[in-house]
Amino acid sequence: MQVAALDLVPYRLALRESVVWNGERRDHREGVLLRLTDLEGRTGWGDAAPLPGFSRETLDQARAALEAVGTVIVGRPLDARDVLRPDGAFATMLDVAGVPSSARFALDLALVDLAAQTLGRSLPQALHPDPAVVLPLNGLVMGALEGGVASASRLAEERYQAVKVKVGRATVDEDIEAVTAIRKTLPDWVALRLDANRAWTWDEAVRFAEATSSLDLDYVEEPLAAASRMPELWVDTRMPVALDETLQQPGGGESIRGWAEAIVLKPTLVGGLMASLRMAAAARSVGVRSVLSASFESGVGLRGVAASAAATDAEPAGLDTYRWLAEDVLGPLPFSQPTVDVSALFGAPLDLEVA
Ligand code: OSB
Ligand code: MG
Repeated sequence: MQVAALDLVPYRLALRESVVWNGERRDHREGVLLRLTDLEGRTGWGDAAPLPGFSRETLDQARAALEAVGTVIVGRPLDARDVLRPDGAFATMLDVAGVPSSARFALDLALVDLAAQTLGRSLPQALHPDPAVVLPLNGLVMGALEGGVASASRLAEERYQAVKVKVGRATVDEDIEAVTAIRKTLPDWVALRLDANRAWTWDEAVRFAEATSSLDLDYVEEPLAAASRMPELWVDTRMPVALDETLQQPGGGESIRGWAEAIVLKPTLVGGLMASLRMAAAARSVGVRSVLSASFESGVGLRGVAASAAATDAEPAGLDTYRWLAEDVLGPLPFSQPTVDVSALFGAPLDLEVA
């Protein structure tokens, strides 16, 4: 395969409801679509959408990186099978180029898209010989307190098998009360995941862990402000802990054996699609679960996260951010429901018309 052209298509999408990312309230989501066109006229699509407050790079920096990397990719004959290998020569070359995370995700996704079409495979099949047929999703509840019980039980009625609730925005006692009430209203077949986004001190986290030890929590993402004490928290309390923000730090996904329950992989934030697949394989080898999750990308990026999830464990994936988009670059996608029919979603390559 050979890329003949690289184009960037900026987007700005209204959110249905504003969201606070690290203290700043936003009602829009911005990003840039990456389109790679090969010599045969096939198109591969990617999505670079740095998340303010979480990403290290700005959108301008992501765009500049994609423009710069074009000179490395356009006109170079590529081996489609090598492009699909997370440890392949081409992926390693891009690692060395140091492309910022969101731009790397766009690049990985667009290249995998082209390689898949070149080899006559669907996107998930390009990433795994035997991808999941049905991908479960986790429903997202933005706050334990503000209508948390009602939102969680609505998701259970829709038959979500996993619900993720944000905690850490109220006092620990309020969170304990709210989470206990939520667990009581959920049937036991619903896995309850929590995300504290590093809100708690050591004492707060211990108190939360002790008060909720009988609730059979699936896991709690990033409970501690002092994140390096997560293994110690597990040793002391046995509260199942998942890594998210920590995976953005150099070496953050290493040394997870024995104490981590899961890693939450956001390709936009952890260095792209190939890096996510590598971390998932490493986690699996030490018995740690991998959950693929979104960073409020457009449908193009979400589709890439879905393909990666179908190619990893059959863990419920974090694609419910789709519900927050009031508009998209694509027609409706099946992400506001408890499961995705993978072969239906990826039955045909993207056919995206842009002005
Ligand atoms: O903290 O997990 C987070 C989205 C953007 C930034 C941070 C987070 C999230 C999500 C994604 O929660 C949805 C999910 O994981 O279900
Ligand atoms: Mg998280």
